[in-house]
Amino acid sequence: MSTASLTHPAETTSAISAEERAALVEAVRDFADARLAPFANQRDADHEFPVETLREAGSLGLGAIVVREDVGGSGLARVDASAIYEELARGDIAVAAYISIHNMVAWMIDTFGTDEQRRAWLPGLCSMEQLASYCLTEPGAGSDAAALATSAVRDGDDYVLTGTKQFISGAGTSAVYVVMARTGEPGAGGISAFIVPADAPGLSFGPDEHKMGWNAQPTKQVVLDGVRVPAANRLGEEGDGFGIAMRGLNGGRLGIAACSIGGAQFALERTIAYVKDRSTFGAPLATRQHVMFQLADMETELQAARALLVQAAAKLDAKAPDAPAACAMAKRFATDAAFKVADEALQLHGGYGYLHEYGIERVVRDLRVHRILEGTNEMMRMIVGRSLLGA
Ligand code: FAD
Ligand code: 2MC
Repeated sequence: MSTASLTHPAETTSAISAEERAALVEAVRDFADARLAPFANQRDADHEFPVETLREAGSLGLGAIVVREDVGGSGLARVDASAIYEELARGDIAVAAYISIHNMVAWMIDTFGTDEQRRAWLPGLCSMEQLASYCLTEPGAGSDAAALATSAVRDGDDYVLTGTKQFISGAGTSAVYVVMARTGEPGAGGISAFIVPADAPGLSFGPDEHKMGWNAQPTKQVVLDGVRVPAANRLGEEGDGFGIAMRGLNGGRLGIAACSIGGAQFALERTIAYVKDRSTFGAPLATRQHVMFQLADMETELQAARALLVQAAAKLDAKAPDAPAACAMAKRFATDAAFKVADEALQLHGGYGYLHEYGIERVVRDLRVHRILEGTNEMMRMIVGRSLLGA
């Protein structure tokens, strides 16, 4: 039985034919095998953000997977995007996850931007000549995102933005920052979204955070000190910003779920090879029933996660009313399951699993944060629970 996502069960809701889809996924796998996997350990060790490799991904159409084609997007469906992120993450989780974040921002501009905004910002983002960051979290507002304090004050034809964004992926390298800021009353209804270019006067960045994982992409504070942007850079109407941010995250959460499955899939494949090769007490580990049962459970968890992800992606593509809860459910389940699978893969490697060169401990470190970012798994439970209770 193949464990690979070339058999991803999404053909029914894909934007393209089954043959086109198989060819696409295979092309992405080739890219990940050639340009991501061989360098993943070194990039992790060196904290290298591979900008040129991202541009190569952009040239393959991976910078704006679900963005419309008139501005250079690939016009694919969420189910296709999920299969793509999974393949990328089999190569390098941190790079794949950044590509997912970049795509989330591009989708937000495509969906909520005016024609002028789409034409101005999207071609560069689609090719990944320009990289994007998503700026919601603040030092005092993480899970409770609607409590954000960054202000945007209208001044003639401009807005002036002041505040600090925390933990921003890609910060310092990105050319485009979509920033959620307060233009009105406290709470979700007082928030607007703005497109802020990197060269806006008053924009600066904190030092690179020292992290447990996700070392192949930078995470920094974004500091807005009276940053002036034209009113034409506002995305949507005043007060629409929280909804725009949340709708972006619905797709983003699918991306993180897919990256988790891809990373764990890599660890599982490595483990299957390892237990066939490694002998203890006179026989390969693979001959022990305990080990076989463990592998069976790991595979089952990943297939269950993939099925839930495909279901949520299909709901989001179909604009189903329960799509946000389905995305939250898939993100919660897939990130927990994948982390557990990766940890078990490390255990089955014994001491070697703990060594950097085997690549498994990197997967464990990279996957750990997926249970925290793009909404903690507790917030995912809150979203699912509220939808169950109608609260
Ligand atoms: P808090 O909100 O302070 O939560 C702390 C703990 O309390 C968590 O376990 C949480 O689940 C729990 N908790 C909180 N409230 C409740 C409650 N009511 N009931 C039960 N439990 C609760 N943000 C961006 O905007 N853009 C980015 O690009 C970005 N990239 C990131 C990259 C990295 C590497 C990291 C670590 C974070 C990134 N984030 C980004 C921020 C991330 O989304 C937040 O860290 C996350 O949403 C949690 O917010 P917090 O860290 O403030 O935790
Ligand atoms: N999809 C669409 N709309 C949504 C939504 C979603 N997922 N979540 C909320 N909304 C809408 C909601 O329908 C409501 O609209 P309306 O006013 O029209 O009724 C509005 O937004 C306010 O929603 P709530 O009343 O549910 O707002 P609340 O303040 O209770 O927040 C919560 C809810 C916890 C779900 C939200 O704050 C949240 O998602 N927190 C987690 C923050 C997060 O995910 N941060 C990730 C940062 S990015 C990152 O980590 C990266 C790595 C890029």
